[in-house]
Amino acid sequence: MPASAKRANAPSAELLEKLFRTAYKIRVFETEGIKLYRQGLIRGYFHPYLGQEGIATGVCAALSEGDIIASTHRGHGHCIAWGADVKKMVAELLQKESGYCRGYGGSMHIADISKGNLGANGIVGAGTPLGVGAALANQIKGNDAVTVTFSSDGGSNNGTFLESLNLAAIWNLSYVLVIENNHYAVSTRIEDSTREPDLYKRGLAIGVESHQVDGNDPLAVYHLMRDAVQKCREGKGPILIEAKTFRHMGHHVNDPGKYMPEKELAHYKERDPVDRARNALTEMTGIDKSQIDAIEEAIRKEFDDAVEFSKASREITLAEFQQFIDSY
Ligand SMILES: Cc1ncc(C[n+]2csc(CCOP(=O)(O)OP(=O)(O)O)c2C)c(N)n1
Ligand SMILES: [Mg+2]
Repeated sequence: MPASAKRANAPSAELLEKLFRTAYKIRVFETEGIKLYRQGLIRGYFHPYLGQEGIATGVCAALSEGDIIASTHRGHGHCIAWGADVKKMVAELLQKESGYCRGYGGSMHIADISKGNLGANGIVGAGTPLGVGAALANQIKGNDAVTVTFSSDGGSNNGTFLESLNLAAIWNLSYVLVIENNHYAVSTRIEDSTREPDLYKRGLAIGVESHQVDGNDPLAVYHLMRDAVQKCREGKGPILIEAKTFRHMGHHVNDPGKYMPEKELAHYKERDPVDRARNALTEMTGIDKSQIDAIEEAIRKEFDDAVEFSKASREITLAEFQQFIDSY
């Protein structure tokens, strides 16, 4: 590639900073969120996105206002990368009425339909057919919005995944299906649930442009996603992306994850997506350590402020929750 072409494709300092800020914000949210969980302030489940930050970060950086995302049960990172208000997220986790779903949803149901986030989903794989509906609606409306759904290795084994992919293909939907292949569905290895662990090949089988990417490399995810979004806007969708990654801990906060081989975990930790975003920013822009420290401090303060805001908010009562359930 000629040097001028290389320069034209070089990421801007603004993009590199955005990628680092997002990845780091997710890391802080999950690390500090787990501490709140251990203090007994969060009820229900908490599925950490630790180790997978590069995917939400790279994917969402390539999207624009008006686009649509749908998430999974491991969804905090998707919301943050989509630009969610950390205050309203923490409040939702703490069952406060100032939360995204007035405290009725909790960790696994954060949504913001008004901003195009169809939400997290406790049913594995269920975001994918929702995405078909959203993409079809935008096609009928005649706009160029792109729909993106995050799914998982386990989710891709749900029958609706293949049906959704096939419908999206025959309808030429402006739709990017992202599979986060972290190699495990709870404790079940991907190799034990399919003969073909390279999940992007499922798209190839039914005529869908499909790619595999290192999900721990936020910049690589961004570049692939940027091209996919452009193709979708030109009417060349759908596109399937499999992003390989690994969790840093068990399935949820109370799963010790003993089944995860130490060597494999160490391999992925050496390729930590937050470190890679930080390194890319420092190496490609020459930003100094004090500036990185200032970014990190501002993000940690944003989280601390969100906790303070949430603690001061009113918690929904059991009676209100019962009334809410009875209303359906
Ligand atoms: C349809 C459905 N089947 C089973 C479950 C129970 N369940 C919750 S999470 C999970 C595994 C999910 O693994 P994966 O889809 O790979 O996502 P990851 O947790 O790795 O992000 C299962 C089986 C569920 N919530 N929904
Ligand atoms: Mg998985």
